[in-house]
Amino acid sequence: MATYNPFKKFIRPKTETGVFSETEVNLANRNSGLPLESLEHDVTPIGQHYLLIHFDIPKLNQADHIISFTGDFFNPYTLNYRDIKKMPSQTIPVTLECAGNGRSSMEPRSFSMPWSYGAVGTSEWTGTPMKALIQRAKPKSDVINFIFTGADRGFDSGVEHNFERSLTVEQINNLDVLLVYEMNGQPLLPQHGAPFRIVVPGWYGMASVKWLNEIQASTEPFQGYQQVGTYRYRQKRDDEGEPITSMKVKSLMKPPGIPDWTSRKRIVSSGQVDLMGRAWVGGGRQIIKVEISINGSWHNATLDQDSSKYAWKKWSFEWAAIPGDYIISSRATDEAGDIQPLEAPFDIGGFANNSVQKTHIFVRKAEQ
Ligand SMILES: Nc1nc2c(c(=O)[nH]1)N[C@H]1C(S)=C(S)[C@@H](COP(=O)(O)O)O[C@H]1N2
Ligand SMILES: [Mo]
Repeated sequence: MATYNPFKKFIRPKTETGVFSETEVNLANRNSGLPLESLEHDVTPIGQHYLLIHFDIPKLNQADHIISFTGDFFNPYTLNYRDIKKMPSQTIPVTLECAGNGRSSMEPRSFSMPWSYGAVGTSEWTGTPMKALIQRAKPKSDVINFIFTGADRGFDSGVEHNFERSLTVEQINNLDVLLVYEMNGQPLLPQHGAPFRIVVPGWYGMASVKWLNEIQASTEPFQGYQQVGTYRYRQKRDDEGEPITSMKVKSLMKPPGIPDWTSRKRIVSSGQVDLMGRAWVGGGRQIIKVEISINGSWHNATLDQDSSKYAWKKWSFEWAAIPGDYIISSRATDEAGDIQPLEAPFDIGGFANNSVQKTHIFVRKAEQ
């Protein structure tokens, strides 16, 4: 194990509202978000899906890459692409959202990837169910979790590690986790985890480990950096915090009309304006209501019913727009009664900001 650690004392700098450092801008260039007009697609075109890559994209070959089951299994084994292709396949549309989505508008803001709204997308993921693969390796009776290790490695807050996350036995039994090799019917792109990743439906994206190398059965609580050092709800730096798991209720609107190039504010013509967007929530729950605020007065939107368990739902609203200056928001409610807040609840890592999106729209008089 390497001992040279030039990043040991790296402390995240303080941030100032509205001011982004060059480092944050560089992060934003590596990790692209969904262009919001793409909310029109039920399934996000591959190149428009958001990307979050902590370290470097590893160069792995589909033909010779091996996934190993290790640790406390009675029947440890390895799998390659040919083995996996022979197994039963499943395709599930899943909405994935980064837990840091919305971070840039939380105050005070945490120093990390400065997402605004775009760290979300829906793909048809094809793979084979993880539960059966794990059962085949026969975990010993005292195993409590499974550690999923990616091939990518780097430092965070002075800690060197491969990107890895764990799921408990119960989570593997309940979450429909897939070992994935295709996205929207095409082989995974390198940036999305080729040749293999997992997808954990309903959870924030950090659980869906890319560039999967190894699945280790363990009888110990997992203390990896990406499990305990981050991705926890915390109010203060030294809080132990609560693990971040399933996605909170959220919705977004496709920006109507045409944009101004830099401010992204919109202009539409008066008359009927068809607003639409998407709403989603994790934990296998359903969205039951979406409301639209036009300068603070709320109206019910129409919700499409025909979407699958883990994919976002389409909402629409016919707006009779009269000339003026507007802030428009959508607000979703789920079957548990959880509703999007108007302002972000504070979190020191800037996680899980599900407050309502605000879109600034100018309505001009339609030409007669
Ligand atoms: N190995 C590895 N897996 C990873 C990551 C990573 O940096 N390395 N990022 C995670 C995070 S935080 C998110 S939000 C999703 C993003 O998946 P995508 O880039 O395919 O949209 O991948 C997750 N899996
Ligand atoms: Mo993420």
